[in-house]
Amino acid sequence: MVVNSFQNTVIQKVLIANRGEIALRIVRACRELGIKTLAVYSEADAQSLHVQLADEAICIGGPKGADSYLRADRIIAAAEIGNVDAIHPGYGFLSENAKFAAQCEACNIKFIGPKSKSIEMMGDKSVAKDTVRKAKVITVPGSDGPLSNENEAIKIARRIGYPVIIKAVAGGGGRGMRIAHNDVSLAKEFNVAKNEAEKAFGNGSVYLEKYIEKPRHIEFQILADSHGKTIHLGERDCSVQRRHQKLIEESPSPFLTPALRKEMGKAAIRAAEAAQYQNAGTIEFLVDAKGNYYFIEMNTRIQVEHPVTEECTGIDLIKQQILIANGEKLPFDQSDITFTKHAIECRINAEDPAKNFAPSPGTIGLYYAPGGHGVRVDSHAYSGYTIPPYYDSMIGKLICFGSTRKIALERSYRALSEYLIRGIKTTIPLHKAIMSDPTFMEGKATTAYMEDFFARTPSELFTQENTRL
Ligand code: MV4
Repeated sequence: MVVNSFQNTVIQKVLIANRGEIALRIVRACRELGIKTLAVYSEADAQSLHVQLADEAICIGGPKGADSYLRADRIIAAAEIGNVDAIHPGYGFLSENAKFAAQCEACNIKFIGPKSKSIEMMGDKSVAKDTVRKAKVITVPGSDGPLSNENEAIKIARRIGYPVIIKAVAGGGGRGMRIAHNDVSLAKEFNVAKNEAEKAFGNGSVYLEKYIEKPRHIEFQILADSHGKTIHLGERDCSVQRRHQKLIEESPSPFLTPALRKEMGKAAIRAAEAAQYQNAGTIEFLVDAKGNYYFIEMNTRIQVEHPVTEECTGIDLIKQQILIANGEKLPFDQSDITFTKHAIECRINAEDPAKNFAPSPGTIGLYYAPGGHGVRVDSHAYSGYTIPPYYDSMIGKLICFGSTRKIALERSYRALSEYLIRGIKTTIPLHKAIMSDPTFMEGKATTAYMEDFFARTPSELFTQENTRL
């Protein structure tokens, strides 16, 4: 029997163009909506849970992403063979590939995400800034568009003041950024950044911004339907990162006041509207110690950390993505959105904290996930599962929530203490150390937090595995 409230559907079958926990998350949302699922998988993922739990599965190629999950041609072929109505791209892989979204549109397959035009616009980080600035959203002072040469960079840097940061227009997520403190280093870093950007993205265009020191990274979740309604679902504080990889995300941010949340939420909606945005998206801001906030970029996909917003607001974001792609109106207004819970997510990576977070793939012996009141685990791991070495090292997310931040923190520590993953190294002991660290507990973490944490914390304190059971 199919139990669902999704009757008048255009979308009856979805291809999931991803792997791991997000593929499983999408299978689960589809099942509750009464939608059939088609998994695609690489040769390394035949034993993966998303393959086993989907209604159908097609192998699309070799283990490497470039031979499977990044092969738009094979995924569209699988979609045709499987006769699906829509493709959910998840995050990473093809999720922010404007060409792939356009190909889906051209093949009459709904891309569960924004229009290709919006992806393209926001994919150029300099165009993105210009676009939102026209909608009166505050951006970081810097160059108007890409830099022509180092002399132009120096002229702008002298005007706005050092330090400055050079970013690739095709970058994002922290890749290819260079910081300069004076004219001499800026001239050098300008050329280094250009070369790096050319190599990494095939696009050497770079732009310049004032460097904001020790900011908080705070992002707003947006939902926009195809009938012109755009709302926000509050923010996620993602300040706890290591080498541009987020480790912990929470909502609400312990730093924002209700007034600042309201103002930034309105700015986030203006930014999304300026991109004619549809579906789920994220507006990223940097916030300095004084509470000045600046738009930096937009992510045109569902994000890893979406569950903290789901647990804080009670709204299923993956279902809303599918309903929006199906042409439906958002079933709520901004005034219906309330933030009744505090939620904290810890990313569980197969990495060895004692070896500078080197990947730790291999076979999981015993796997026991925590549960109980206010605990959610999004993971594709199980006892006997082998983590392949070809993909990113995230094997799960622990999301703990409750009526206050203090409860969410205590619950996170409790759940981490129960979590058993034998046979590989994980970030669980690191998360236990952070959940009991006074600076984090007081809500004072900025993007400088992790570096400071490692400088003052003996490694025994974040490498000790759970020994109970
Ligand atoms: C910045 C910044 C300071 N000033 N931009 C990193 C992720 C990407 N989305 C944007 N990022 C940053 N952009 C300006 N104008 C600081 C970061 C940043 C960061 C920079 C260096 C080392 C660690 C960092 C962690 C989070 C954010």
